[in-house]
Amino acid sequence: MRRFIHLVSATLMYRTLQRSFQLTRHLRPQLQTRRLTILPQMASHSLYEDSTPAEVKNAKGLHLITMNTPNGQKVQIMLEELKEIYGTEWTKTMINIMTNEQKKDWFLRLDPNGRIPVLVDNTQDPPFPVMETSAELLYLLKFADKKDVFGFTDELERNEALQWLFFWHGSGAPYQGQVNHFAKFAKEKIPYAIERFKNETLRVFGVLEIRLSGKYTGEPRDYLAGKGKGKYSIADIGTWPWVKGWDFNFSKEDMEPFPHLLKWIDRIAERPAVQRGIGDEYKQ
Ligand SMILES: N[C@@H](CCC(=O)N[C@@H](CS)C(=O)NCC(=O)O)C(=O)O
Repeated sequence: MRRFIHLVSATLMYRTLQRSFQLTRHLRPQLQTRRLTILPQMASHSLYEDSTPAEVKNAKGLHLITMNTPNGQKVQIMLEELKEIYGTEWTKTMINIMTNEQKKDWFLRLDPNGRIPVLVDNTQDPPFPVMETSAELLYLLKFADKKDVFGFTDELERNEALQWLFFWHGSGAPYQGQVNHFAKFAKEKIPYAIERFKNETLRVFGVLEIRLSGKYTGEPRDYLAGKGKGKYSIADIGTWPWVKGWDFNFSKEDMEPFPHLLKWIDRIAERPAVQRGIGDEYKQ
């Protein structure tokens, strides 16, 4: 009896499928044509177009499109650090974001977000564009820092570096960026917005201070990630270019609660690669 019921329901299912196949027959040629018309267009798409600057299009190895802002400096510093250790080479294109070059089609092909910096690795086939500073640091760590000098081999330390890298990317840069915008660049000065983002940035500075002072661990540290006092890593490289610019919007009094953070700023500022990464080479 059960086999009979199975047989009947299988036959019914087959008939329903057959019927719906027949009913939708008229749509299939259309779908096919659509697929055929879309595919050649996709195939013609490439990373570069006619208006892409020649120095970007013709670059051979790593190529950085940047401007000397805190976000640009993160990747500039990482490349300068890698050069010191491995002799890493790259070329660069400096753009001026005030002219909205980063909103043009040639740029959006590389980074649909239309923001600097963008790293293109022309040694990959096809060339591989990387957007978002933390992803760029991680890309360079993976492909250019074979000895993990700026990262960690121990998985827990590695994860710590990610925690602090993400913390700054998600909870630091966006707030400090908004302070800059509302306090300095916005035509209309909105006290609520200025106050809110200033307070939030100071709160985030306080989080870094807790980490560096060892308030809850009893052990002050030199760098954000790693065992003991920590090791200079992509977590510091991703954070420092922003925090070092505190005096753009904050006073010495504002910074008094953060003595360990201020020492960390000075410690990293002494590195020659850091000085080069924010230095004359990148000034326009
Ligand atoms: N989340 C992005 C932020 C990049 C970003 O905001 N870059 C700024 C310069 S610091 C920019 O290109 N601004 C121009 C614009 O917004 O059009 C990243 O980390 O790469």
